[in-house]
Amino acid sequence: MNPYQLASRAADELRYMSGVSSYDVAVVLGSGWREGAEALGEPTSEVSTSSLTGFVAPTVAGHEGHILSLNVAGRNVALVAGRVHLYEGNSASQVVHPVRTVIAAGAKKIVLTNACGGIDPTKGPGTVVVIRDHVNLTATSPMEGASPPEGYGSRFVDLTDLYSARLRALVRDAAPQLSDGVYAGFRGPHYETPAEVAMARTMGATLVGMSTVLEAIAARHLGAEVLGLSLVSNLAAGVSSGPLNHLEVLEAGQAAASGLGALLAQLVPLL
Ligand code: 8IG
Repeated sequence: MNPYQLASRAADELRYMSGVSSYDVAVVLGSGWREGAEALGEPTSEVSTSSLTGFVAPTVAGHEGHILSLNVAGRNVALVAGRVHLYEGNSASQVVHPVRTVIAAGAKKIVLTNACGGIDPTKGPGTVVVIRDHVNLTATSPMEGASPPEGYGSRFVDLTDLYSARLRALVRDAAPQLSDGVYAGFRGPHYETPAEVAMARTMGATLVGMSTVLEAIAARHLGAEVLGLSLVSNLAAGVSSGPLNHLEVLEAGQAAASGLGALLAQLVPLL
């Protein structure tokens, strides 16, 4: 089966198991965002991704993958918890399969959230940044491989308006305190060297992370509008004085969680 058939089958399973005939919006929850997402309301169903075709299990201990369904202000919303990454040993196709699935299940608007490192010292831990554009440093693409089947767009996807200007304008009106930034997507899972952070800064990036870029490309290819929201969890290597500590990074996410939930609850009804 090609990746599109795989996503279409998973979408049928998701619709059947959730009882939601079609989604409007999907939110992929990055670390830190998952806890806050409770602010969106009580899910009407929870489907384990282990019961859906083509999904690989997250390798993060205690974090099974789930897709939660909710109705928020009349919109059918899918919350994807348990994102998978290249650094877990997954292919680009596996990384984007959840996004292809929720789009095949109807979602035309995709919110990609993440926790990341910040390059701008004035935007430290706890800052939320709207992704304006990205630099894909993963050296791969979800479009690699066989040409998409009949009925799908060309693999030579135009990424001029990858992070939807329309959705960014909506966010700017609703939450004018948020700044925007350029996300450099690395493979990880090691953090960058200070020289790599300097390279990313020279390339125009203001954020560094290990997710989001492949999902954004796959979503755009399928015609969805993409909104990217980053939580700065730490200043990138060499920007701050000390070394990076994974526990501190996680704690910064926890501390910001309630604010992230409130932000999602404010934005989702506008999409
Ligand atoms: I949280 O400093 C988090 N994720 N690449 N660099 C990269 N990913 C991250 C970082 C960081 N912090």
